[in-house]
Amino acid sequence: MTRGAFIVIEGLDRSGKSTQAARLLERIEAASKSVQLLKFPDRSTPIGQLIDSYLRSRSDMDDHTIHLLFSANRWEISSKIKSLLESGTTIICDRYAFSGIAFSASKALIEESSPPSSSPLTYEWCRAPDVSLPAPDLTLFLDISPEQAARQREGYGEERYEKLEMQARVREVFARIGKEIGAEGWVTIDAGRSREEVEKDIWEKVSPLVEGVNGPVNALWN
Ligand code: FDM
Ligand code: MG
Repeated sequence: MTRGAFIVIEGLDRSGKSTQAARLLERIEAASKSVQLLKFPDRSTPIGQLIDSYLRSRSDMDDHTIHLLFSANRWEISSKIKSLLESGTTIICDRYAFSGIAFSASKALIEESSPPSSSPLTYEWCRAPDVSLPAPDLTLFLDISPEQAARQREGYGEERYEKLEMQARVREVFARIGKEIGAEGWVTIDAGRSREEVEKDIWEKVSPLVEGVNGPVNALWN
């Protein structure tokens, strides 16, 4: 018996994740396979609405608190992820726990982001609440420089973290995460090219998994 594959797409803001996730969804549907697209943060739940308000700077929150809400927003959907995979549905997920670490841990590296009295968010602290979530079978990291991301998409800078200095730090933390996950589970794709070129590379990596994956759903970082 095989199960569905759990495929995560990660990257900086405006790296093309959502576009590529939508194209991948179409391709898998065209192959007559059961597939579902998820996105984190999921802004539709009560927790997601708190996150949305924070990202739009309509509310402020302690850095630890918002970090835990992002994680809780994954946990509230984790059993759905597991049962979809077990029922044979492939999942494409636009951001996951890696964004959680990369964005929160970056704050500690930027001086003015938190008041001097608050304790910094370390990499280890940021990772802890997501330990044991369903583990992706493959993460595609769409790599683009913050400058190019800012240039090629409209509306840049509207949300809280869309600042070049922050995005540069985020990219560094993503690189550390990728090293820890290793080459079998983490693939870096040059997202500074045309949509078609990026799409082609993604399909090359994903198409073998669409037939199904053997073995149980793994637990992240266990
Ligand atoms: N983000 C996203 C986090 O800070 N932590 C998380 O766990 C997740 C999933 O939220 F700047 C950040 C990344 C981004 C912002 O994401 C909103 P979208 O993809 O632009 O909606
Ligand atoms: Mg965004």
